[in-house]
Amino acid sequence: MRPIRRGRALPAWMRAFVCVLGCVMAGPLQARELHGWSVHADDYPVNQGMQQFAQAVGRISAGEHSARVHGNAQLAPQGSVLGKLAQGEIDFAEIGVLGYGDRIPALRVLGMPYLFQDSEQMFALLDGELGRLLAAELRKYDVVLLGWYDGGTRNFYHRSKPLRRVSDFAGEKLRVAASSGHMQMVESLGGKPVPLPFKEVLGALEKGQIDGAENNLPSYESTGHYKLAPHYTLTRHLVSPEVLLMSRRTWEQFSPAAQLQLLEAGRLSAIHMREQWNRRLLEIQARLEKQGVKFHAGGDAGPMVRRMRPLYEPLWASADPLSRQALGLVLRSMAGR
Ligand code: GTR
Repeated sequence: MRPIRRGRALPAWMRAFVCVLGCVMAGPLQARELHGWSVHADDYPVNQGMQQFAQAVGRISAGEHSARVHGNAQLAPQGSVLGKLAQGEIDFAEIGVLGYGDRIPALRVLGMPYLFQDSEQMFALLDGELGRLLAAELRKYDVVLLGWYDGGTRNFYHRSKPLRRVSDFAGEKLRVAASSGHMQMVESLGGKPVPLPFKEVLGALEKGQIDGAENNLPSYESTGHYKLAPHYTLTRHLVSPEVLLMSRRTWEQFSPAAQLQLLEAGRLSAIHMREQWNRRLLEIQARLEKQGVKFHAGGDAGPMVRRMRPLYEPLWASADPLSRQALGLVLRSMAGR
């Protein structure tokens, strides 16, 4: 047997080969900048949560990687984000779940109108079993859920009048997120739904293509919609969550120990986001009133809820086991309220 020769360097070509082979087999993330998508501006609570997460990426990788949040949907159009995450073209993103029920049936339950009264009720479920169930489901779509962010309470707003009763909606052109459920919601109220990406709502208001829309107060303010549609009625028809997601492709390039740290960083970023959100809500109504916004109390919700039957019924009848399980958890929590 030939003795092993110690101390003799491998030829350069072989060193390069071993290095490349090692990298391919272990699949580590090459030192680089991770890119995060958000539809909002940099000072919005969502981006503040994401920025905290981005800093944590640097710490977790001991400075090997960095992460950057790109606001205002700069990286890709809103409707393409889930696909781009799945393909690894975007590393992480924060999205509202409302537009995704058509693609991920188990998320449909979270887009149901009049389900939760406030974010506290919603998070009581999402920070527990329901949240875990949906996180497991999302992995099948090649994304990893890192945190439940707050999408707050959504209300309708209009250029010239309050929308309190069902009859107020007749024939009104109202923007909704591009999802069949939300189009049906406006149709059921007698209005004309206009599905549009978030970033196109302002232009549509300016051109008179829509009479109004619906959203939470921080979005209503940050987009400037209040200047063109200053009647904000507290319909409280939706309380919805948002999610911080990482591409599974990016995720799998981190070690199991780093993945645990990323999950914790995502959870903490969601807490930070919710704090920033609640802080913003404290003063927003007074600020908008000074800008001329008229706030109107919502009317009796009963007739509105009854109009939502076409949305609820397919969910009750859903054959998808996960949707049924998710619905069961929500109904059980409602019974306990
Ligand atoms: C915002 C939400 C976005 C998106 C948007 C919309 O409040 O933060 O994720 O859902 O509404 O209506 O498209």
